[in-house]
Amino acid sequence: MLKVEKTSGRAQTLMEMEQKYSAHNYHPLPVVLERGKGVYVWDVDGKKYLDFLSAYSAVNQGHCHPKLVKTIQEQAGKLTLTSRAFYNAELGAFAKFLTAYFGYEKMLPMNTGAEAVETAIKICRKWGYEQKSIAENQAKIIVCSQNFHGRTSTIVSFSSDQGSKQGFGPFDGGFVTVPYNDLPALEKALADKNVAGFLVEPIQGEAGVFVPDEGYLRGAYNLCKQNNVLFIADEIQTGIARTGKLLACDHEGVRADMLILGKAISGGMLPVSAVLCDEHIMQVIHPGQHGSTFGGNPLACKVAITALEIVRDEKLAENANFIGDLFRAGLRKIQERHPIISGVRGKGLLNAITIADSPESETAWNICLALKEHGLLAKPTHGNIIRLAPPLIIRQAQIIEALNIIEKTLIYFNQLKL
Ligand code: IF1
Repeated sequence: MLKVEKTSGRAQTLMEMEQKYSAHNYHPLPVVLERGKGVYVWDVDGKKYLDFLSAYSAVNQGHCHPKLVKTIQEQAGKLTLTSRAFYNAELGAFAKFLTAYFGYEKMLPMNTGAEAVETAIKICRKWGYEQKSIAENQAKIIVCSQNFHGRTSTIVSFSSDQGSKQGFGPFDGGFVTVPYNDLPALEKALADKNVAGFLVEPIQGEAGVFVPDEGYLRGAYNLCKQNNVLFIADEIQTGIARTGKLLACDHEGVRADMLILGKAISGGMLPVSAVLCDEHIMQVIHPGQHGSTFGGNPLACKVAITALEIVRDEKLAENANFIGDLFRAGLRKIQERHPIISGVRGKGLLNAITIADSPESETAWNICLALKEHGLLAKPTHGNIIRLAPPLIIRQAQIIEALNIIEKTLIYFNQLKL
């Protein structure tokens, strides 16, 4: 039986409180975190862990980066929110910075990733009606099976994960699903003149870090151009240097027609997201047609500028590329000695190992419990896949520390014959 350290009274009390008063919409690992710094987090009993989830790639810059803390503290004492009923002194500067940083003409600021995905869907449909003369309410957007783009009613309408959609109908129409990483299937679907856009994750994160074949993104982009369809890249998880380039699309030199960003665009300080595109697309949006209370707030703008400056100045994409190669090589060495790892995959510092057991088994979960005991936090996705995604500031010594913990845990696991 897996020896799990008894949680302290305080941790137990806090877990029970959350269980009692909060919806049970997650199944967290039994650890209560209280502090974070860089690649490390500490629980309420002072135990230290390597964070290998990075809040689902939202803290690429590391926990509580001093420059981000300074920015948020200063702005929080000055002006946090005005709504867009008025101009504020930070949004113009942020819009200029962000569009130059990613090479687009326009941006639309939102808060969560799902809101940005919804924004892109609305802009794409409106572009279809006004620029491609698709009949009103007939626009279609092609999506991929095993996608994850958020949890709103419209977004789960095109999810292929029953767990995310069952019981939440009726669903929004206008979406066509094709297999991921399948250009012939995409080409066939693009023949429909009512298609306005193709929404895709450059690497499917939640599905289990599925990296498509080399050339898939470039091929999909070209097919979209040939059919006057917008190529929309959801880089909420793969963007902001996570995969070893600023954007995952950069690995194939693809410039999406619409780019969706979230998570680490704020370094995990507060929700910030955005849609970027050029004027000929964004011009379909007119005053009063879209927005949100917090979208483009001065606090978010200042924090996001600092978060992106850190990515550039600390060369996080280059580091993710270098350390990611080391990490996958180390995982493959461990795999040679421990057949319980059936696969290693990923790009940059978005990686996953597959566990040689059924997705319905508890094995991956138990391995994550054992990893926690040994000082590393990770969580399974879809049963037998463990995502391993540390902050991008991680150093060689720390990735070696992580590899040692992973091997030690698997040795311990084998001894337990779990
Ligand atoms: C959960 C993981 C899931 C995303 C992509 C949009 C969004 C996400 C590619 C929506 C959000 C988060 C949501 C969180 C778990 C995590 C996640 F892949 F990152 F692990 F679910 F797939 N596009 N991903 O990854 O952004 O509205 O959350 O800001 O919902 O359980 P959000």
